Amino acid sequence: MTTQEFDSIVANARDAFATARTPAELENAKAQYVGKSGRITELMKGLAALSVEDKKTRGAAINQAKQAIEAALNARRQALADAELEAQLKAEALDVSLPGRVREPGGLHPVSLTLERIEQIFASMGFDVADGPEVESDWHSFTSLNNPPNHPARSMQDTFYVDIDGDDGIPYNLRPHTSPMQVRYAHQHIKRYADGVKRGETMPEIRVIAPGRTYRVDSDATHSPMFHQVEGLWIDEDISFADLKGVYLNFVRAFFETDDLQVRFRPSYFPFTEPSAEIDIAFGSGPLNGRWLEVSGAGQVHPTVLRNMGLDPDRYIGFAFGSGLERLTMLRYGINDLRLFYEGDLRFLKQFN
Ligand code: 2NM
Repeated sequence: MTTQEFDSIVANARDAFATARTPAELENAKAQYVGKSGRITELMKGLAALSVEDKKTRGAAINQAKQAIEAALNARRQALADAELEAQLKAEALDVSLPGRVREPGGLHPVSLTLERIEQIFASMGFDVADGPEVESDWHSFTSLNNPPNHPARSMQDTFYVDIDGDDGIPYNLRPHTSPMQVRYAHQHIKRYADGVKRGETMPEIRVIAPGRTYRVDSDATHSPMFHQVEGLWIDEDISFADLKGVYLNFVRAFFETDDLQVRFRPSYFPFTEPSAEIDIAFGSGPLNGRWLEVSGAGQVHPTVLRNMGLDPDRYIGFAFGSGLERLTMLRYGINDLRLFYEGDLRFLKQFN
């Protein structure tokens, strides 16, 4: 065999390898040259019949060709592997320019913001915060609060009732105010200090607010069947309406972040307080500067209610108030429609966070 013939075998092998499009095709092409019965392998087998001298020269030539073919084979294997990896990377490509799926931070509802704000302000004045059931017994919602059996608040038109009777045979209700919690808190307070009182210690005063959800059968542009109240209660042995007025003035000034604000008490009626008052506020230095806005009801806790709380009305005097959180929130932020609070529209809600 001539050198040219060896060269042409190598050249053919290179062509065959270059034509192979896949690793499988390449391995097929390889078999024709360096496989078990490939061209080079056959030539090797032919060596056996040659003389020692010819074996040497011919063997060297075959080896040279074989090495050249294997080098070409390896180069092509590498090229195909690279191409395959390239294609795989392309197919599995991540578009890192896509915006990630962020978990956006949540925010508090404006009424919740008001609630937290009120809790802070009253805590700074030594008030505890009481929380309790929204499904109440008739006694806690009405009887204990001196709400007579024929009072309209007890009618089905005003209060939501649940299909479960209490021990007294009267159905449970969705509390129409947070006052039942004041009664519950007074009972807890008395229990907490009972041992001390037995030893002759004086029971500390009660200073508490009860904020939370309340329910009434009422639904229009300015009423929602579910709304929020905060009620405050201060019971001690020697306090007066002036203390209530001072606390409330301090509260509204802190809440609305201005000292340029007046409060006014107007006579009113509630079954659980006597005397009772409506509290109005006016922004501006005198009544002429601002319109009076009704923000709260208040009063001296009725002796019957004190007794139902477990307290002696001849010893203790209490003052209480109740405000709507929605109303306070609307005044603070200048919101003009109550329904915005309950629609869950993010365009509205996001403005407060
Ligand atoms: C109001 C108005 C006036 C009030 C009374 C009591 C309790 F439990 F001590 F008797 N808590 N809250 C009260 C008094 C609530 O809301 C308009």
